[in-house]
Order: sequence, then structure tokens, then C-alpha cells
Amino acid sequence: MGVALTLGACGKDPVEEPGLQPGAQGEVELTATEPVRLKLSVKAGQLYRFVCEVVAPPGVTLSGCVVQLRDAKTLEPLGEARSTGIKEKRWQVTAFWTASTNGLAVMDLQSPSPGDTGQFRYLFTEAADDAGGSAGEAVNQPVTETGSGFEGSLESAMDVDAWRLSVPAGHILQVKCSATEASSEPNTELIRPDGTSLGTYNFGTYPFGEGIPYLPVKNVGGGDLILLVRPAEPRTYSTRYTCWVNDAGPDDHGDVAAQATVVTVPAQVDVTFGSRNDVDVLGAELVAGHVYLLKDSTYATPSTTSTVYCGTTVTDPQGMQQGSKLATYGEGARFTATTSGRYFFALERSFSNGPNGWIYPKTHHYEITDVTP
Ligand SMILES: [Ca+2]
Ligand SMILES: [Ca+2]
Repeated sequence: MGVALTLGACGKDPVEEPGLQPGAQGEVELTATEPVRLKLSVKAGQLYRFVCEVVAPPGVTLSGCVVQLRDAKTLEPLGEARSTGIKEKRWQVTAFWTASTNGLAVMDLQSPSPGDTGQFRYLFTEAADDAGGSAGEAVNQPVTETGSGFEGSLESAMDVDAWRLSVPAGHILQVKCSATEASSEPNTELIRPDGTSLGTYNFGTYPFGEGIPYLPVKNVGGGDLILLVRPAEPRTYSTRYTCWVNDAGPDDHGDVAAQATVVTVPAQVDVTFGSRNDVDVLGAELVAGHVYLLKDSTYATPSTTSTVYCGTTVTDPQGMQQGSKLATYGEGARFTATTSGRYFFALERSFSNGPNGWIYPKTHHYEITDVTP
């Protein structure tokens, strides 16, 4: 009997070895050049998450964690290895995968630097996509006037997460999403539920000329806005990201003459370009034959190479545009009224040096003064 039992134990199929069950967590020691090899119990078709974290103090004996999923039988790598980012001081790395077979998977943990020793903390769980990939499947996230954040995961290089954000009509929604683990920042886009794009943004590559280091969109006409988050680079994307969303309040000045802010000359007005392609329209009564100075007085001594200013397009009381957009930095622009009545001044963020102007400020001091000789 004893012999038979021993034989039975020895002849056991290795596939039946118990692996770590979903929900397992713990700490493991990296002792030499061999990776730590964990066996994980998986079911075909199920999405799994594996997190490796360098146990504090990071960087002293262990420079990071690299995880590589392998086939339990052949030990062939399944998918790309993922690594913590030393430069970014991000000491966690998350891998997601969908098991293709029932049984075991192997997860190897090692340091990016040979010879390192130290401790890894791991977590192995089942997972599910946190947000659907289209407007119809979008998950609500609250937006407040003090700003708030939420986390998401890109479970595969093809994943798209849709988040539904609501701000009142005319308010400006600000959004910024960035990677919380190593590798590339996620691409973000704000769309209408019908698919109309309102702007795209990548924290790692946004052009300085856009002016604002987040994606700001005015909710013209109201309605929900959908934030889409997706990997920017399929091979090196970060699986985890965090988004910050903020209701920046209403636009300070309307975008069209019918919603203009009416001022009295001499006027001094603060103008904030708070959203993409913002136009701020001022209205003022002018007198025929008078000369007016339109001046962006934000800078006492404006730079000659990279000034951001309120480019101004003037419209007369009959709605006729008066010449091309005026440059109002430095000494400002002079404008002679040809008729008496209410003129409109459409102000837009403009750059004295093409699209590469410096990004600040958002708010400008703008003056309209009667300088008739
Ligand atoms: Ca997701
Ligand atoms: Ca505006």
C-alpha cells in the first residue's frame, strides 16, 4: 500500500500542481540571478491581473521589477515583459492577460539589473475591464469645481476606456490623464455621444503652442461629454493611468457677438482663454472718426519673440469685418471708427511667433482707449 501511494504521488501530472489562486498576495525574496517563478492557477477566457511592487526602500538593493508571463509547459514567453520605471520612480508594474487554457500559468519576476537581491510584493487577482469602449458603455465619473481624480486600467493594447463626464452648459471641462506606471502616456480624447471629437491630448506630447497643459473644452449647448482613454503606443503603454477632471466654471466672455460682454470706453477687461479655440467677444460703443487704441497690456515689456496676445478681429455695427486680425501686443493697434454705434471685438489667443509661443498666461489684460488726436 505504502509503495503504491508513493508511486502515485511521483507519477502525478505536473499540471495538477496547485498554483496560486486568484486573490493571492504576498512577498517573495529575489535571492540570486534566477528569477522568482510563481505558478498561477487560471481558467481559459478569464482576464487576470498581476501586480509586482518593489518593497521599500526602493532602489537600495533592488532596482525594479520585471514581470514575464510564460506558458507553464513550454516556458515560452506569453506577451511582452513589463517593467517598473526607474526614471519615473514608479515602483509598481501591472500585467493583464486573458488565459487561453485551464490550469497553470507561470509568472517570472526579476530585477532589470542582474545580481540584484531584495523583496517583491505581488498581487494576483481576476480582473474585468473597468470602462466600456464606446459612449453607450461609458462609466460615469463626477466632475466638481474643485477638481477630482479617478484611476483606470488599460487591460490590453486594444483597450479603450470611455468615461462619461457632465458639466453644465457653457462651463469649461478640464481633463488630464497620465500614466501611473512606466512607459508611454495614454492618448485622451473628448467626444460628444454622437462621436464628434472635441479635442485630443497626450500628456507626454502636447504641443506648447496649445497653451494649456490639459485638455479644456467648453460644453457649448450642454449635454454629456465622453472621455476616451487608449494606449498611445501598443508596445510600451502603461496599463494604469489616472485622470484629473475639473469644472472650471463658465466661459468669462461669449464666443459670438450675440453673447458679447458690453464694455464702456475707456475699458480695461480681463480675458481668459479657458478652452480650445476660445473666442472672447467684447462690444463697445464707438464714435465715427474717433481713433481707438486696442492693446493687450498683460506684459509691461512684451517679449519680441514669443508673446501671447489677444489677436483682435473688429466688426462694425452692420456686422462687417473691419480688416484682418489685429496684433495688440507692444504698442497695441489703432483702429478708426467709420461710423457711430456698437462695434464688436473678437479676441483670440494669438502668438507673435507662430504656433511656438510660450504657454502663459491664460488671462490677459485688455484695453480699449479713445486716443483721438
Ligand atoms: Ca479598461
Ligand atoms: Ca469665450
